[in-house]
Amino acid sequence: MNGSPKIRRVSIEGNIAVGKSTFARLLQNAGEDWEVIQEPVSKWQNVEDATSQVGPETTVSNLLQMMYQEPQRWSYTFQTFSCMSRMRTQLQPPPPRLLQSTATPVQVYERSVYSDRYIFALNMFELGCINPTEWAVYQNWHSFLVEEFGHRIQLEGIIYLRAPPETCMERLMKRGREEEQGVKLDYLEKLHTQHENWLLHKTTKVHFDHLSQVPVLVLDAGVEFEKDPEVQTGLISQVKSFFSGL
Ligand code: UDP
Ligand code: D5M
Ligand code: MG
Repeated sequence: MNGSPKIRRVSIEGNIAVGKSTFARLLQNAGEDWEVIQEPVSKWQNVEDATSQVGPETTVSNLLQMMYQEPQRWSYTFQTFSCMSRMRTQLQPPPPRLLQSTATPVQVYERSVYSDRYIFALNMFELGCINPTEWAVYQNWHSFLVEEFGHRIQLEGIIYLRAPPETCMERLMKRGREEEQGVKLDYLEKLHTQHENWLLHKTTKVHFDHLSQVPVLVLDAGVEFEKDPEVQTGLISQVKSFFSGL
């Protein structure tokens, strides 16, 4: 194009509380030409009315909490909002720092519009929290958006942080996010199976040609890495060689 390096886009996928945000922070500090974009959870906890006439934007509700408290009522609404916020994130232009990079610049996202659909929305549908009409409507607009924005949101790689659901449950309790206090091991087991089917066994039917070709790096996040620099070094060196092959 204009001599700028090609910027790779990679998402970090994995179960709730497996350690994605923790790992993303490690990556941010490990590579100068890596830009990490965290999941916009606070946007889901504080849904704002951008059209409010009263002063600055007003928080109207906590959609994350509503979805966990009344999944049949709010799961579809949650999917529309989370996918929209991820779409916005994935469409953000890269910072100048990456455009000027002379090495291998990478934008790393915590989850993606693809895990929205092939992990969460699919799971909600299978659990009966999204009904067949909502599922048909969801898939219709999701496919349209992904096709329409095409190469601007395509990923070149996926990092799958993999750990037993029991470990994720322990970490979820440790983190103590209020909205998640009713989450049961059974739910994490179902999400674990969705991740395994999509990223490991590759049995989930995906609807975008490029997605089934995306290389996946599977990392063992079942070991304690947050407090262990040696484990961190091992994981980061796997990421470095994965990125250099993309
Ligand atoms: N955590 C941990 N050991 C690890 C990685 C993470 O104890 O090796 C803890 C971390 O401190 C946090 C919780 O697990 O309290 C969930 O981590 P994070 O928010 O990064 O998970 P995510 O939901 O983003 O995958
Ligand atoms: O994910 C943040 C929290 O948001 C966690 O409770 C799971 C939930 N989440 C994220 N995306 C979705 C979708 N698409 N549907 C339903 N729930 C979702 P964490 O793993 O803690 O970073
Ligand atoms: Mg997180």
